[in-house]
Amino acid sequence: MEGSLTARDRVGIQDFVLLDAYTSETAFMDNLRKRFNENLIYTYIGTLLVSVNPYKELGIYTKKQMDIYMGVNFFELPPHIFALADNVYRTMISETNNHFILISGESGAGKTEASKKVLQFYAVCCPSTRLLDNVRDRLLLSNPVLEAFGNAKTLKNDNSSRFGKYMDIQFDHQGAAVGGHVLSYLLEKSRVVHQNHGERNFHIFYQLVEGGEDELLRWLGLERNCQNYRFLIQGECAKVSSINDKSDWKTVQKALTIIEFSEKDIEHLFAILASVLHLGNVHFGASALGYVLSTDTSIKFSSNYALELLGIPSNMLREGLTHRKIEAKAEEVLSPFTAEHAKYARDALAKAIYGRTFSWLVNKINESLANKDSTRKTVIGLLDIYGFEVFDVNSFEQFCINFCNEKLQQLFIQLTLKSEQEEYEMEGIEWEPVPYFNNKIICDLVEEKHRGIISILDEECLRPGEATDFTFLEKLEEKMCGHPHFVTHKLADQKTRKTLERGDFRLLHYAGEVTYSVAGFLDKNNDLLYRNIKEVMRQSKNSIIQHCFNAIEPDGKKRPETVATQFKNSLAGLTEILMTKEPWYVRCLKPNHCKQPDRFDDVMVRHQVKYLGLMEHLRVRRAGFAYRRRYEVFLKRYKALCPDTWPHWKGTPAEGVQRLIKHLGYKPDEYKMGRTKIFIRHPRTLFATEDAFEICKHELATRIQAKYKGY
Ligand code: AD9
Ligand code: MG
Repeated sequence: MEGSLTARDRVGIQDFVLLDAYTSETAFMDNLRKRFNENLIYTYIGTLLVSVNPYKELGIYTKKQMDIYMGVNFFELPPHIFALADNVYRTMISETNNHFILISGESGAGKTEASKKVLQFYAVCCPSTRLLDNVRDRLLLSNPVLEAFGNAKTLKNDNSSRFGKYMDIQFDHQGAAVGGHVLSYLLEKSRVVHQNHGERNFHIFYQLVEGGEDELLRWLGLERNCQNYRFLIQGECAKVSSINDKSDWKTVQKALTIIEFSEKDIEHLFAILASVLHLGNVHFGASALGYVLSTDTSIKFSSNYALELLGIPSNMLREGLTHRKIEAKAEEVLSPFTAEHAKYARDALAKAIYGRTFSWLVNKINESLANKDSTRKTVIGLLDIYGFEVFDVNSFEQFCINFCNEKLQQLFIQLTLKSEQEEYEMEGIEWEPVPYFNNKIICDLVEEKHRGIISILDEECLRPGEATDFTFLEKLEEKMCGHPHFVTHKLADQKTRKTLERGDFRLLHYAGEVTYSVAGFLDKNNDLLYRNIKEVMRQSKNSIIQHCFNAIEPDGKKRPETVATQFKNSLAGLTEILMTKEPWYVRCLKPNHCKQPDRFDDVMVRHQVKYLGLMEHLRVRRAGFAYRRRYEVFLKRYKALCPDTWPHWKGTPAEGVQRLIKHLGYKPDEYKMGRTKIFIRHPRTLFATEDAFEICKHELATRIQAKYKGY
């Protein structure tokens, strides 16, 4: 009917590669918006999945939907995270190799939700034996536990991941999920003692206070009122409408049992949480000279609970929090803290307790997910980290989180834009290069040996007593001056519109500019805990604390690695792990700043499309080839489809492939022959070949069966 919209006009195109005016950003945005308005949040760029957070339940993750997507060719159904999950899974089975799914996007874009959907798909859809049913449950239930302890409400996201997570799901040769392993990256533990306005502490604390049974709370000396705990109310938003702490508590409890935490473990875990809350309420009065008054009743009252819960001999913790032990010749002298100092020691202890307990928790989950048999397994890795974030005030934590995002963007660039184009060149395939912004320059600015920001920070951390956050900033200004991605307050006006405060520096990240306040950088990077407090903790009767504080610490002489350096090294380790696996991508977009459904903020989405490099990716994909296989591999798999190549081909593999695809009727623009590989432009061509292969296999099997029937 004239004037009415065709389906294509209305719902847009499900693969950007097929878009007519493919190179135009406007066409890209139109397509994305059109689909978003129809609740179609997923769109492909070849095999990459673009997802826009709908901020509402769409009813598209049911078991029925899983069944629809299971085992169906990627492009035959509307784009979906299940289609991607299924495609990765089937590729893993047919090629018996390892894969990973890189999920990226800024804070609140939907990464964690996407990773949960993938895990659910595998847990529900993969074959299993009854014996392994509990593995699936544990895989699934590790999520709510880690989220309770590692996620929190921030201004960007009510369920923001405050740690990085990489999870391997292991499959046996029959494709059953048989185990898993979690690697966690730098938990933002400063949140335990401080929350910005509008933010919360980690979910688990509120869950305990809101959901914990009366008897449990009584035992822990807690009252059912978050307002009573200083560590819970600094953000002034203990209650969040989108979160039900009470029912989440039940889920976590159930999960802990299924993951096989013993009753004692659970008891000790809750005791630790409560002791942290009690510690937060320890208040230090000061004498006229500013020294802490260890007779203060509040210290006695709150710390008594903390002591009892941690199973620490009386007076020891109180002494540890109010005095420093100084070794003078053969003697040990106790020197009193100022009240400020005592607060610092208290917070350092609370952070250390929580941070170490979190690591213990991850280890415990890993023990429970471990598969002990030694048969060969293939894995699918899921990477879900904290997204790029910019607040009004950004500190060391944002610096680490945003650096991590730079590294993942660098990995994406290396694996797609860079290597892809280099491969065409190497294979002698005619190619018009697609220019792109390479963020390596920013990664180097942060992590380069001896010259990067982390090195300079570490150097300053080596000068206790002399160095301060400001001397660190001065050094940065001196050494980074003139770097195109670094701005100090002196240069602020020239490079960006906004001026900078003294005490700030600004980085021009791939995803936008971020102003960092240096306050606290040295301290957070050092992350020191007084030795006598550590000693006190080692005496704890709480088995978790004992375990956490008795782990072998580097000997006193060798300086422990700083937080930033540890993080940098762990990210390098992660990159290494990922480089050995075949990559798949989910790029998540955030449609608006207000966490609302049905609002598509054009400027905001366009900015993300730009910095995520989606247009460049599309250009490379569109002009390039979705699949490539070495001639030997391609021929070995499909040779049965052509009488000339079956059962043996005598010539070179390249000639064999040439003969084979001629027989299959490939058109000249569908493929290119490189030096060592065949390049196929569109996956459809490969899928058609794969379908023909399935039929052929089936026929062959029937013929063989018929032949042997008589015997
Ligand atoms: V952060 O970097 O950890 O701060 P994420 O992980 O990218 O961030 P998350 O997955 O937590 O964001 O999504 C934020 C919120 O958006 C969720 O709590 C949901 O309320 C909402 N969301 C995200 N994806 C979907 C979806 N596919 N369907 C419905 C969604 N709601
Ligand atoms: Mg997340």
